[in-house]
This record gives sequence, structure tokens and C-alpha cells, in this order.
Amino acid sequence: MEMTLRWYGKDLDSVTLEQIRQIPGVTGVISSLHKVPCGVAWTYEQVKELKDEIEAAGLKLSGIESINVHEDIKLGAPTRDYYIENYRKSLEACGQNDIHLVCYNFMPIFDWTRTDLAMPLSDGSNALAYDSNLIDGIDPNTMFERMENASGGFILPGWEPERKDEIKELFEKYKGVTADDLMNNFKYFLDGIMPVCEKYQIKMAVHPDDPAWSVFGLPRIVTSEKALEKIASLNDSIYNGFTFCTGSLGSNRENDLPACIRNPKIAPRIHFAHLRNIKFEAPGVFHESSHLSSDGSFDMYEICKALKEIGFDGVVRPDHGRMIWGEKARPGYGLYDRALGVAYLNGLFEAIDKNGGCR
Ligand code: DNO
Repeated sequence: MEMTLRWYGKDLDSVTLEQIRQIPGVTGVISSLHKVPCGVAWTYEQVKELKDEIEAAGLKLSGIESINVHEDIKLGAPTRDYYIENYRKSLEACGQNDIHLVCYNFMPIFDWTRTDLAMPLSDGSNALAYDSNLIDGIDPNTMFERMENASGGFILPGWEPERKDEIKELFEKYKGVTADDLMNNFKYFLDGIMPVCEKYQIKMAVHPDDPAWSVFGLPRIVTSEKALEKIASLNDSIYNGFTFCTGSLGSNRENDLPACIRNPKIAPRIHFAHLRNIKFEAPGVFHESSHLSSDGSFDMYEICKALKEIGFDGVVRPDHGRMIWGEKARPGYGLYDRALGVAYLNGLFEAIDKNGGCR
């Protein structure tokens, strides 16, 4: 298992590689070419530059999160082949740089969605939160403005300012696009990229929709155990796999996370794990908690145990952290609480291993 931390790059992150290097057990970072617009092909040199910078700090570039999928691909628009070709080129640039893991998502228009980016918690920290009552009936543009205003000046992935102007137009384009259409377009995309993934052994790890249900009337398809089974069946290649994000998939309380990990159709395709905890106040209403089981609604021990049981040996990262100790950072991506998350997860994994490793 490879413990990592997400890093946005030196101009975009408040956390430095030098700080990350000092977190016990962290050997790599997950990053991306955040400045390259979605749909533009990455080059070998661009990826190499990022990789060299990370390696110079004594860390590895363990994977890419994300190479974003252009909306025309998700919509099945006539221009999709052009964007799939560019996606293949970006994958090639990664493969030629010896990078074998790419996290991405297939959510229409919006990436992850929260209603509060700094909800005060009783211990004085603050955290990201979601209240479905506030989403139902809200205009997507208002949502965009809220995310922008609450971001503390950081650009949030999936919520880049330039996307705001496209929103109305995109909503028009998605009118009439059903979940089945989206699934068919997903298959078309996978069939287009899998030959490149096979060639360079790149594990594609689709991120679950966050939250794991439809928002703003848009179809969402990466939401449940059944959905993951369906996606696995879209393309047989083992490189067609998943990011097992506990906070996203677990946002729907009907999803039993350890059972989902153990599902034989899913287990061999878990290529990346995002481990974090959330605390429910009611169905559809939750805030992100510290990683500790007793602070949230998930049994993190059971989740880690299930991963060990299936022999998961891939890349892991703690996911969002709370903002603690007065830190000013990108919402969800401060240093301190994620570092505490790493220490806790490492402790769980060590204890599980020493208890027989469940294998
Ligand atoms: C949010 C992240 C997501 C994730 C993408 C993957 O914090 O988990 O933005 O990176 O959905 O494409």
C-alpha cells in the first residue's frame, strides 16, 4: 500500500512538498496539471516537469487526480472523438513518464458539491458540509457563486471561475440526457481509452459521484454498489477501475462500504482509495468529520480491514480534512488534519497487519 497526499502544485497549494515529506509514512503525492484546461492534450514535457519537481523533494508522483473528462464526451456530442483523442494523448504523456494511476470522474457539469465549506464544529474547527434541503430548489448559478465566495480565494477543482459562464448553456445541453445515455457515453469513452491504458498499464480509477445521488436534476451514475458493478461490465479491461472514496460513496447511507469493497466484481478493480469519515445529522445532511471512527458515522477500522482482506495494495490517500489550529488553506485540503488522518490510517493498517493481515 502506498500512502500519499493530494498536492495542487506550488502556485496553487498552501501546503509544500517539504511539509508533505515530513508526514510519517507518506511516500508520494497525487497531483495534476491544474493549469491545463479540460479537453486540451497534455504533453510528455509538462508531466515530466511536474514529476521532476516532486521527485526533487524526495517524493513520488504516485498518480494523477484528475484528468477531467470534457462535457462533450459525457454528452455524447459529435465532437467527442476529438476530445477522446486528446484524452488518449494525455494518458500517453502519463504512461511515458511511468505514471500508472489516473483518477477521474464522470459527473455532469459539477464535480463534488457542498453547501458549506467552513461549517463550525463544536471543537472550534470547521469542515465541509452538505445539506440536501439547501440544494433542492436552489439555482445552480447561485450554487456556483456560493462555492466561489466560500473558497477563501482558492480555485476549487471542478468549480473553476471560467466554468460559471458555461453553466446555463450546459444545463440546456443536458436537457433530455438520461442516466442510460450517460452510461452509454461512459462506455464509448472507456472503449476509446482502454487500448492506451493497456499499452501503458494505466489504472483508470473513476471517482464516485459526490454526493452519490442526482443533484440539480442532472443524471448521476457512479452512485452505488450496483452502479459500480455495471461500470465494471462496460469494459472488461482490468484498467477500468475505481477510486474507492468512502466519503462520496458513503454519503448515500444505503451503500454498505465494507460489503462493496468485498464484492468480487468490484474488489479487483479498486485501484485507488480515498479514506475519510463523515457524520450524518439526517439522511442527506452531513458534515465531514475527522478521520476517527468515533467522530463520524463510518467504522474506519472495518473499511481498512475490508481493503486488507481483498489484498488491496494500491495507492491510498486520506481525503478531506477539517480546518484546525487556525490553518488557512484550500477547503478540505489543509495540512494538519489530513496529516492526522494519515497517522490514524497508518495505525489502523499496522494493527490489522499485525493481527494476521486478514489475508
Ligand atoms: C474533491 C475530490 C474530487 C475528485 C474528482 C476526481 O475533493 O475528491 O474533486 O478529485 O471528482 O475527478
